[in-house]
Amino acid sequence: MKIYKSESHKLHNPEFEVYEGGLKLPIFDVPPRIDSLLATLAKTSWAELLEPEYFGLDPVLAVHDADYVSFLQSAFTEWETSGGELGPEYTSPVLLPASFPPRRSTKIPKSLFGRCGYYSLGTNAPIVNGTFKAAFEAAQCAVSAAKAINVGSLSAFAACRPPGHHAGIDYCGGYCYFNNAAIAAKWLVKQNYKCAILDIDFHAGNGTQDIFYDTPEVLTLSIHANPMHHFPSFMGYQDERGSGEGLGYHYNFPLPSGTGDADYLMTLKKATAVIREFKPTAMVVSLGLDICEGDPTGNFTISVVGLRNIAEQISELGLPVVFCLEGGYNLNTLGLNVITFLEAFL
Ligand code: OKP
Ligand code: ZN
Repeated sequence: MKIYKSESHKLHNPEFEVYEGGLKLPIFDVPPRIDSLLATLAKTSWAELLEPEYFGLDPVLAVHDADYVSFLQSAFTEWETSGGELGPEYTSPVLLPASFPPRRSTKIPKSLFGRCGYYSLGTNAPIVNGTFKAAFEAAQCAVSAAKAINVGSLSAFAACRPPGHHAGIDYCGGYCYFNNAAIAAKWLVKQNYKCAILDIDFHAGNGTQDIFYDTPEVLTLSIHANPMHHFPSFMGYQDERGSGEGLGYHYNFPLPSGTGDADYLMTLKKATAVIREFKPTAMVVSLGLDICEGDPTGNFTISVVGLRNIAEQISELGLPVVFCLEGGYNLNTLGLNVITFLEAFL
């Protein structure tokens, strides 16, 4: 299986994120996630580790607003040179907003922090000098995997870091900046595939939901922890089914804390039935391994056997699949879990 990866993910390494109560805590999305994953993959006989091809910004701009993309590109440099509105003594190693747009706001502020809040869904997506480059390369990995499908591979894996599924058309959030899975799906649609995105990360794929909410072009489904109790809190509820022409083309499957193999697999069966009915010709899977037992950000109890069954159910759809890595933060098990999943899929 072709595995696309880039060294550039290391350039994105924010010291902290900000949690409720203003707590600055170490971010879970750290470079060793990918380093250990690739080291583990390199020991298998079937993983072919490859650099991404260069597609430039076009596939990114097919999903994200140009003003958001250029904000991400220049924001950190602006922050370093201006020190924000308070002056150079108020610097921080990361750029994070402190105010967010209220519901009926329409203005895009000129100030750096005004824009930063406007383009963020929360304080869990700090921007550093290398964020844009890392996110750009992660997106190139996703499109490279999509292209591998397009030229005949039955599946390909993009080792994306930062992840993507919380990023919307014009916002970052929850460790995500560019929506890698959406970018891959849009690119496939452009090559005349009929595409579905299945998101199995522990956290609701709000960005993917948002991006395709009003279009039937891409069927989107997300199985995740109930947002009533978990990040991203404001989206991912069962009654959110799409709008306008997109009505009926989005599905959320919120599950309770502690969900284990049996309940998860029953829910996945419902999701795969919906996918079959849509009759796609390709699929993108937002592969979050934070559903597995022992993840520090999640509380599902999916076992190794359960993970294999999940992969088999997806495999039985018989579709070409692009896998985009999303979450999975237990450094001791991430590599093995990815291998377990991909071997069962193959
Ligand atoms: C990214 B992905 C809020 C903590 C928020 C952010 C989680 C981002 C997960 N108290 N933490 O979906 O794996
Ligand atoms: Zn997650």
